[in-house]
Amino acid sequence: MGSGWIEPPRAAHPAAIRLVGGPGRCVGRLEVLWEQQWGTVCDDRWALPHAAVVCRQLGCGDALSAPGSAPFGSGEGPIWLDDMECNGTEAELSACRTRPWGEHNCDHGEDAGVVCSGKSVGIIHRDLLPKSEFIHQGHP
Ligand SMILES: [Ca+2]
Repeated sequence: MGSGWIEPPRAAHPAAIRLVGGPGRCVGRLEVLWEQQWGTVCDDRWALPHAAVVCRQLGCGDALSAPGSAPFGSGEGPIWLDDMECNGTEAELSACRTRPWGEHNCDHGEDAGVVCSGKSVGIIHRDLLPKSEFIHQGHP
């Protein structure tokens, strides 16, 4: 570990992302596609500006929270990204600074989650939201 920052990351630009394990496509565990394999992102340094980039890339509106510790369940397969640094204005997640892809000191108990304001189907856990009155209103 610890070969330092690289910029831009060694990934196809932009790398595909998705949110899984949540009630809809705009809430869930963040997964990134690299080398034909979906992997997760570690919650080290994970924060709202990072989630803002994810929500923007997915067309899911604003970021409401950036929960860590695998709030939408632990992923499987590789942990692709760790110690990410986004300023919140990047057009896509793969434009953020990060350790080299695949290099991390995490386990899947640290998988990062994202909650976007975009409409999702179903109920989400209110502990993950900044406001308990947040309401989902049907399909995106
Ligand atoms: Ca780390």
